[in-house]
Amino acid sequence: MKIHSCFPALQSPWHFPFQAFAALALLGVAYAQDGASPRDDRAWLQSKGTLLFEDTFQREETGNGRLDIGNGWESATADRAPQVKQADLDEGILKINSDGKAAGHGVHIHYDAGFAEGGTTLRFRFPGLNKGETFTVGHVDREMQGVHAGHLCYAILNPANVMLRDNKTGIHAEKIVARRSEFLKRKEPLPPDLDAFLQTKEKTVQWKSDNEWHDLTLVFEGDEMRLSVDGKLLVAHRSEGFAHPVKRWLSLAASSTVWVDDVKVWKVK
Ligand SMILES: [Ca+2]
Ligand SMILES: [Ca+2]
Repeated sequence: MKIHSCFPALQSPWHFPFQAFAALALLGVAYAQDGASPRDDRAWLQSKGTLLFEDTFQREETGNGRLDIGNGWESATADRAPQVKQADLDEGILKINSDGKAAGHGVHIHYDAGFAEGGTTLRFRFPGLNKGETFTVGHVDREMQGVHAGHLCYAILNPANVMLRDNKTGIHAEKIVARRSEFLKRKEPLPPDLDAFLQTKEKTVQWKSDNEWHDLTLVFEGDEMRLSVDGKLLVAHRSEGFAHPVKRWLSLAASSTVWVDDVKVWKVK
């Protein structure tokens, strides 16, 4: 950095500290002008991305069916349990209620977004209606070959931790599914090489859930996936599956209840 020319008169003993400080200040200005620090991912999406989709849920659902949330959302689990309201639009909020028993599958609500780099911002709240509420946000590409059900990657918010996982080249790669299932069937631990390999595909950090509203930002840049809550980066992980060229469906899932609002999907490229 050519700081010298900016401060030609500085020749005191503080010369270097002051220059270092000035350099940092200039960097700060540069980031502010850019609209994003390297880890302010919401600002990164807003300044570099194109808004692909937005939903504030200010409406009523039209029923319990596959397309009844409206605005392009699809519920993959709706028709498995038509008598259960798994997605209720109420008070301008998408209130998700997973009934795995009735549907034979945890709730899965998706929107066909599609980007290589970019991400999602939304607000969520665990309403405290069930014990151990969880929330999963991720991506599925059903057009992908060699991967079980097109599972790409997920951020999983549990009561005490948050995990990022590359499913595409990890537990849902068909080769891995086949090998892993033998051990699961026999209820045996995975062999060390397989276990070590799968460990590289995910990252878990401690976190404590509560019953307040929170801002969530999930982004993809190159082979990196990053999750921020309330503007603070919680966890980042790099894995080849995160670089998948089309994060096609934005998928929302939950073990029981979670409320969602203000979903925005941004494409950077
Ligand atoms: Ca409703
Ligand atoms: Ca709303």
